[in-house]
Amino acid sequence: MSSKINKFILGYWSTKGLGSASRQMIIYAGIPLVAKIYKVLPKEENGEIIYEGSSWHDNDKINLKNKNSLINLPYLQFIKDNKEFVISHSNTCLTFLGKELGMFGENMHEELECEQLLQESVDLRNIVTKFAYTHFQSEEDELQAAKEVFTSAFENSNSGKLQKFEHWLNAKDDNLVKTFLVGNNISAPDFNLFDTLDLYKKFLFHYNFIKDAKDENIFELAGFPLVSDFFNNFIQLPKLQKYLNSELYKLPFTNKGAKFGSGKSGITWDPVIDNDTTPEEIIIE
Ligand SMILES: N[C@@H](CCC(=O)N[C@@H](CS)C(=O)NCC(=O)O)C(=O)O
Repeated sequence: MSSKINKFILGYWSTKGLGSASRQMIIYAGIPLVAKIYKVLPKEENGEIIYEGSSWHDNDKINLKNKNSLINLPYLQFIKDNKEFVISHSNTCLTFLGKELGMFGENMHEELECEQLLQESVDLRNIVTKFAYTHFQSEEDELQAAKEVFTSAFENSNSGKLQKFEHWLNAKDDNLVKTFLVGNNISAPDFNLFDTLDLYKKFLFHYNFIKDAKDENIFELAGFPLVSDFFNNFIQLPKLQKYLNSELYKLPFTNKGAKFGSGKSGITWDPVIDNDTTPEEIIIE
């Protein structure tokens, strides 16, 4: 399906976070992307470093709020049929992009599959994100919480989250390629699942939950061979390489206030060593 939109502006922090899957979809579709980047900055308050987001809140947000009072990060701005649209909420952006770019199933049945899988991938992401932004009293508490994340996501019973995707892929019609979650074509939930799995990969390696794993077999060793195939196929898709080779893929998963996944040199952002050099706009034609 060819879109009548010739450029997308996608605003988000200088992280992957909730903006990443949308960025990927636009690049994958070959439509020019202006990725507007906002940075949180360190500020000392009562002897502690906190991170403030005035680069967004006191700037573009004020103007965009006049156009859409629900505005938050991420937001998507574009012109279609001579009319300007500013939409917000990560799931709305993903669903809209999916429908606009022909990546949201081919009929009502597949569309409903896309909706459910998108929500499921959000649930999976939320488990690790909540952990990432929690500051623990001790290393022991952190490890205990990490183990709980591992159990919620990777438990190989009907309560584990990842087994849902494993079973979903397993239940697919034998005539359908299992590279994608829905039908034979790429769709919005594929991007969100890929991005979430990429974050889990970092989590598994950091806490050494899967011994002797390599990049390409970590999900298989965790007991999810079809999820592993999905991930390994997805990362090799030719049209994804432009994203993977861009500055956007190098951004940290979480924002600077997060304990896990925010760092440049380590796992946590270090205001002394790390320096956020991300430009205000990353343009991918
Ligand atoms: N449910 C919303 C959550 C949005 C949200 O919490 N955004 C965070 C970044 S992940 C933020 O700092 N937004 C800036 C704002 O609310 O203005 C979504 O999915 O878009």
